[in-house]
Amino acid sequence: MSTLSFDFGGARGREVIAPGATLLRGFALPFEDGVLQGVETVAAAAPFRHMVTPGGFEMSVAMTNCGPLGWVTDTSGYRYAPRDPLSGKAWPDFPGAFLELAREAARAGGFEGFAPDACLVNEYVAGAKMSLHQDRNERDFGAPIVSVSLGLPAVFLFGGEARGDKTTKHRLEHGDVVVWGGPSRLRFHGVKELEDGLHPKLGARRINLTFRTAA
Ligand code: MD6
Ligand code: FE
Repeated sequence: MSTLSFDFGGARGREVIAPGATLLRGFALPFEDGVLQGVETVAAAAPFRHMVTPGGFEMSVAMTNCGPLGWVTDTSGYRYAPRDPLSGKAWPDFPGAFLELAREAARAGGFEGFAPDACLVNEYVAGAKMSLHQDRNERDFGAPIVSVSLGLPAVFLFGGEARGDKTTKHRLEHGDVVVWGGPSRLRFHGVKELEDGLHPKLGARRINLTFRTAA
């Protein structure tokens, strides 16, 4: 845990990392038990899998989803789908703690009335990374994204609206939440290669939840 989040004591640390983008240090910690249990329930019903990009590359991050819609990629493109292509079944429901955490974090980040219909669950092990990208498969960019980090720490890269823009780096730790919208909604961002480590609750993994209003 960084000195900063320790000093602020759980949910109190707040860093505005760009207009419309706020890092809430430790905001998810009061929801920890329900959220970790929820991740297990979701992964039991819709297992983590390595999806393939439209360019044919297998992603290093393993993914699953919960809620009415799930983000998927395959050789035909990126999109939101109501069913898990592996099972043909609907994605698992949002576990109990998820929606309350997402709505409260959005409010704390300045976005009242957040109503997500999708939650992408990402699993990183050592060496996994997320290349710079924009989140632009959602229909309405007026809604923010709420991103919850769990397990091993990671370095989040935050850029501008062009892929080549300079990036800033932000270390995200267990329980940190980034709320992201308004003028920042289409900024490029990514995650550096995860370093080796062992988290007391999640082992050798980082889990990231991103709540979106997709439809
Ligand atoms: C991750 N997050 O942290 C990947 N996207 O594992 C994202 O791609 C992301 O954290 C939009 C807004 C916040 C995010
Ligand atoms: Fe993203």
